[in-house]
Amino acid sequence: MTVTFYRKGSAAFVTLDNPPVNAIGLSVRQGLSKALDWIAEEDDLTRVILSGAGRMFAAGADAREFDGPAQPPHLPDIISRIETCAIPWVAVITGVALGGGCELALGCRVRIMSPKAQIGLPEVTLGVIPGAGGTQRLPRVIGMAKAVRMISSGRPISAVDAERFGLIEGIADDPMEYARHLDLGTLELSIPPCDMPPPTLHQQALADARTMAARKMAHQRAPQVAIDLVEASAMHPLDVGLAQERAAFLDLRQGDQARALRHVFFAERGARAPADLVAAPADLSHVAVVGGGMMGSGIAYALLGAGLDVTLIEADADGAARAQSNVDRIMAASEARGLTTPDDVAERQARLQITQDYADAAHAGLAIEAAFESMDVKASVFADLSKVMPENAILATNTSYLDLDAIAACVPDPSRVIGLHFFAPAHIMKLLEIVRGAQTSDRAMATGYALAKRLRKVPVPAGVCDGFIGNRILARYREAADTVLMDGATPWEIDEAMVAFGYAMGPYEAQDLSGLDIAFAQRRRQDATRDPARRYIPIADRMVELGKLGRKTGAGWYRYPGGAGKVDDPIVADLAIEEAHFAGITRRDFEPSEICDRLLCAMVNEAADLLDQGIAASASDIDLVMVHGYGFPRWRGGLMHWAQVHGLDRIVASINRYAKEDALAWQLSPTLEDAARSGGFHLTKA
Ligand code: 3H9
Repeated sequence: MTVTFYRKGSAAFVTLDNPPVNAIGLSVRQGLSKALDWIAEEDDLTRVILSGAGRMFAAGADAREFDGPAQPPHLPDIISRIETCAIPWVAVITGVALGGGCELALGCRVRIMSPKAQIGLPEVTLGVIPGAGGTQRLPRVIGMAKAVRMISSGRPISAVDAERFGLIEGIADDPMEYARHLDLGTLELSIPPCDMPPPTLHQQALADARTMAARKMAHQRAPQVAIDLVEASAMHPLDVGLAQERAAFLDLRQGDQARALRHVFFAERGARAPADLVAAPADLSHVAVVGGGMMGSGIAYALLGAGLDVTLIEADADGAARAQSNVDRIMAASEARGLTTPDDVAERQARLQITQDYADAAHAGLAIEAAFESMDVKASVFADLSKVMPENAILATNTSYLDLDAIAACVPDPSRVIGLHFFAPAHIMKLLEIVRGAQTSDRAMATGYALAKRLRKVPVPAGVCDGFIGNRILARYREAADTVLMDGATPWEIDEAMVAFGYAMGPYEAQDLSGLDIAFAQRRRQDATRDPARRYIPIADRMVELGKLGRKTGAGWYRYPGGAGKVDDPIVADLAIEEAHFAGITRRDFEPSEICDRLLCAMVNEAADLLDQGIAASASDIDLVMVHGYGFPRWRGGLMHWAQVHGLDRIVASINRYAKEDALAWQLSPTLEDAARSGGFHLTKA
């Protein structure tokens, strides 16, 4: 039974009991329906107290049901029955009341929250809108301006804000006790939203919400539809608004964007240590970080934020000073954004030790090396770490490209070595690639997952290869872009095509941000092993020779006069024309659709190879990497989800067509071919 109900004296108690999050699925709706039937038969009740068993009130509708047809009893009907019930309902909100959970509470006459509870309507983050009255009742209860902000952003609010907004009637350490003793007068005087007048139209708040949604959730339908419905709440009686909302919800729910966003939501929940990884992780209370550059200091800050003690090791006094100032800068930025208080900063600084002595890492359970990307440097760091750290401590490298197995070979026990590939800025980016080397132990893997959990990152396991999952796909993406650039397009045409697809920025603007020298160094490392028969596009090398390294030098693929916004650079366009001329290429125009197709097909093919080679464990892992590390639009569901929706057969056809120009770069992945034939990739883990 996922809903229980009983009476004690003149109060009825209805409890949602559907672990782990009291998602409101069919059985919960049936249970609530039965509870309503039962209440209708009971005499002398004065109140019905609705609460959630376990950690929370309710996480909302069960999104797993959204792929199939809506089945009665429907949540909007249940909420209308609660709202018009002769006996007043009181919602006791602990943990969270989200989505349908919040809407259930809005149907109640009174809402009481525990101090740490949160309430909100996050539906737009799943590509839908509140579909059980949220867009109509919330504006009636708290006014249009606040309601439209909550609904269009999807961000939940605290109990204190909820009380301030007039969304709840009280906050109590023991909200159940509070609800039981709430005086009858308060209950009887409280007006249900269905008896409230429509809210006053607030044009400015609507316009602001539309602008914000267009900026922060570009291309996404749900936020704009939700805002329209909030606007409509001022113009129609409740029943008309509810009918409009329901139709819009059902329409969005089965659309591509909602399916894609659901896919990413559940992929994120599935990203955790596999059940058969039973080894105990290393103690993470104290972690050493080697290297205090931008990456190392970001990692150190992330560790401090998770409550761990950190020893940051630098090679010399200058390095130590630089590391301290890097950490200070991150701390100041987070304080300026209101994310931490001066007390938090002081407390974090107190847990940070910056040192040049490896012996200070002697009691750490894990070390993360984030030193210069050179095999010699890493070899010496790992040799030093393995000398001072306990035998059961785990040694991790944050290398992006170097061979993990070669690094592991530098220590007597290579099973202790693992790759923990963070993404810059490490304290913000959610992705953590956990790289398993040939000898990496289960304990090291368990430590990687445990760390991801502590840092609230999305862990994705990867095998050893050049670039692991993300950077290997990125390299192919850039190669495909450079080929289009050489053959006729400009960097800005390519960037615009990818932005229109949904990226926040295209490959060239992104490279300007990270610096062209990084990829240049990587290409030099690959010189020895690159197939000489493979087409090589030298334009990026020419850029580096010209000192155009990106934003940091004021010019890269674009110019940044005065450090401000980007400006197209005709010199770069000329460079491409010149190189094409040297190579005897007749350049031609590229339509944006072809640019996108080439870049995306190149990535999908590479990703399929990663599955084939066991570097990536599942297509959904690749989606997580692309969404959380490389700016692939979340609302497209990640690379592989997009590929399925677009049609694998179309992708295979494109690749076969491009292979006629360049058979080496466009070798069709057998895994992609199989997937196209057999109806798709297995998006989720087996
Ligand atoms: C909605 O309500 C529409 C209505 O307006 C209209 C209706 C007509 N459905 O995140 P966790 C699972 S749309 C199904 O690790 P936490 C999750 O997959 C909904 N399952 O826990 C995982 O399962 P598993 C609007 C759900 O404590 C398990 O619960 N609501 C749902 O870190 C634990 O999840 C939202 O968008 C769901 N709605 O965080 C809220 N939610 O163990 C979405 C969770 O098998 N949920 N699961 O992998 C959340 O934000 C977080 O889960 C929450 C708990 C904060 C609640």
